[in-house]
Amino acid sequence: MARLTERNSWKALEAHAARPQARDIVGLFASDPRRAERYSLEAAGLILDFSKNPVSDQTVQLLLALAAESSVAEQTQAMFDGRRINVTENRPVLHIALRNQSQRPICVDGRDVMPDVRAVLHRLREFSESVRNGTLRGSTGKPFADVVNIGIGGSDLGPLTIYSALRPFAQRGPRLHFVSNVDGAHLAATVADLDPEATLFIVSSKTFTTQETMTNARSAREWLLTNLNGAESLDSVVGQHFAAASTNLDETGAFGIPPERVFGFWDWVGGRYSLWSAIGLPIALAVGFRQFDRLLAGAYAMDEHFRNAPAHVNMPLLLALIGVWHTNFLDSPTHAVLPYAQDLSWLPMHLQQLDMESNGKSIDRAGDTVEYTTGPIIWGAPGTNGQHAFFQHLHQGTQVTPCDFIVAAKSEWGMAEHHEILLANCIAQSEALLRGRTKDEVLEELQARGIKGQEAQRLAAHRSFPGNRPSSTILMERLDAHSVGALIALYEHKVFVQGAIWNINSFDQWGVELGKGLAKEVLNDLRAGHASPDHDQSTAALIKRICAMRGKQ
Ligand code: G6Q
Repeated sequence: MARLTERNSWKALEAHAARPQARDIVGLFASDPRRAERYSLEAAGLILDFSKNPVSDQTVQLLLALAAESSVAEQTQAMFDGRRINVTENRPVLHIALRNQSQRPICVDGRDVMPDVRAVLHRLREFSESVRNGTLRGSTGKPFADVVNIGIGGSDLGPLTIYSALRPFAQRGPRLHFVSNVDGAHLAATVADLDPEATLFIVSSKTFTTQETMTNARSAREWLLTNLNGAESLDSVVGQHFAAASTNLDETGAFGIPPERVFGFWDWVGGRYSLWSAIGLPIALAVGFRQFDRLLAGAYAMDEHFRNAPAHVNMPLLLALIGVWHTNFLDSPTHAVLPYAQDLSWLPMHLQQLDMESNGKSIDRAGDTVEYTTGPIIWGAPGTNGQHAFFQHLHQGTQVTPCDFIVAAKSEWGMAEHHEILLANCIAQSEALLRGRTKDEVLEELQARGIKGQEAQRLAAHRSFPGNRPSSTILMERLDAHSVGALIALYEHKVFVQGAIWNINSFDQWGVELGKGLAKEVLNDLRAGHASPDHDQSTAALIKRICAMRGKQ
């Protein structure tokens, strides 16, 4: 296969992007009264309107040709077939098996993984139901009122994002808390108001060796031992107030968690793709297993769409290709995720990890340095708050930032008046980004307000908007478990397609290793009260200052 930048479609896209009208979205609307309809798709209960992007029929054709030349369909098939596409760790990538609702077997090395997946789901159902209905209680007989998930990265952000999204469905369940940061403030502030007798900790860690998580887990165990009335032994406390989601049964056992409280998963589930596995236990505990099942069903519906829909109407594929168009040909360095839903406030962070940890790579699958831009910086915050903060940059900054607006037509909280205002703002912002406001329009308005001449000219430049700023809108009827499942799966497959085109391994994360290793060395230095000679000057000086401040020198 020719190198990416040597492919015909890539070269054609470069020429296409060099046209003077390449960014003229307003012009595209003017020439096509059916554009909004023709550039919208529906799948798994989600509607994607991508008409406010600078793409014409020709752009889409060229992008689809790029996908074909990059063997995206074959790579997709390889993932669904359980082939070892995570080439640096020699693992299959099968988060899609976790939500496979069909009888289709999914095999790794000839062995169907589905019976194991279903067995863990069955245990998750039983455990979550017995905690929720009070059959399973703490060591003193109190039902669990609070559940604390201890995990970080993929073992935190996924469940946290989903739990926040489904808060309206969390009635009658225990309250759920998340502790991720090794900063003691996180655990201390979380447990401060909790009743140890009614608290269940879930240690969520694929490896069960992560420094932050294990430090928090040990301190939580200590807190229970100190504060639990009648805490007899470590074993009884851990056995009754802890559960774990992990692939490392040796370590969960060594921590003291009995096997019946450990929910396993497999090395073919990447951390940032693990919320569908046992890592989703806190979600099931908070909103009930039925909702968790709906979440899986929503993701499965998107998986099936992604696997089967023809390329020109394939939602994850088109979302990914439009992203490639912005990143590689229109030079947008970042991408904003703007959920107009308070309940989706963690979504930008989750997608930031999903996308940036997957595609923040500069070495291709053959081990060569790539000669093109890969994953953009993903950022964002819920609307309407962002409007009062960084939207200035989106509308008038020198960089063009493609935006994803995400919104549900109905609210789960009632409060219809609030929701109408929210919707109006969401729609108006994408309209404003597209339409802009010319200097003449501003001058006219200023004149009507009695501001004329030089003063009007001076102000008009500041008050006009360039417009033609791209966005996609993802609309759903309700923000429920099914649509949230479909939404996250949509982005997972978008990231997959982009990684496939960029020829990078989206499923490893070696970039986080170096800092982890150095942290261990620095920790030794801080404990010993001096800086070892291997550090650079700045690092050594910082260690010395800290030691001095802590009275260790
Ligand atoms: C995600 C990453 C990373 C991981 C955390 C936690 O894809 O691999 O964020 O989830 O480092 O790891 P453990 O679950 O092993 O504690």
